[in-house]
Amino acid sequence: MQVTVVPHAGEITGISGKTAVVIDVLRATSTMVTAFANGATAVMPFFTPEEAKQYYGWHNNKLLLCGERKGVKITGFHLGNSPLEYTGDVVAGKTLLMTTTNGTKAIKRSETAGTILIGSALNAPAVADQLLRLHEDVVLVCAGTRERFSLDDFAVAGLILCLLRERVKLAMDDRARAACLLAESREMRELLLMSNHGQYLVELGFTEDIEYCAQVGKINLVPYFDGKMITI
Ligand code: 3SL
Ligand code: MG
Repeated sequence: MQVTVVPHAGEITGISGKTAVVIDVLRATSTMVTAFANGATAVMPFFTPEEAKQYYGWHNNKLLLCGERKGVKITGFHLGNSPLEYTGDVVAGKTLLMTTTNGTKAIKRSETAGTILIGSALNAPAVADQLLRLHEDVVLVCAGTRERFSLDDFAVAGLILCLLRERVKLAMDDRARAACLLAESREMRELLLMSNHGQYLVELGFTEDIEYCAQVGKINLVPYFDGKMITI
């Protein structure tokens, strides 16, 4: 199995027809995985708040407007981007219209891939299982932060690669190898807390979110994106 790592959403090329895993561990994909674990029906990613609001205006039954800019809930939206907000009583049976700075952009920009899975530390073992079942070449798409490399997403790419490498022979380039080395070097919690975006979230008061997002394997499901909707 050949594996490659895309470092950020500005460098998504050459993924047509491949199996992609999009990772925005802080915090969009962790939030999506949590929402599904708590009974959300679907997530629709949007590039901008305006697009999400327009869709909401047309179909607002059982929909929630969700997302952030600069880490903070968008004015007029129901939910921000903290996974801890996405409890069963809030999201069960709901479709979430979501726009975030990097995560939803990376998902939408991956739409030419053949299969698009949503990955995080929370569901990393389930993602690895799914990739082994599919047994195709894999591109791990790190959302990154504002089109720049982000240690947090790269660490989760490495975690998934390490989990795969225990069970199948991988053909890795040096970037994939570096991601594995990073994931093996420290606990996920420590890696997320030391990343630039982790430190920014701590400044905003979201330390608890980071602790939550660092829990490897807490959730056993793998959402996938069909080009319009994310479902499980
Ligand atoms: O960039 C994103 O998509 C967000 O996950 C960033 S934040 O953690 O909500 O600031
Ligand atoms: Mg991020």
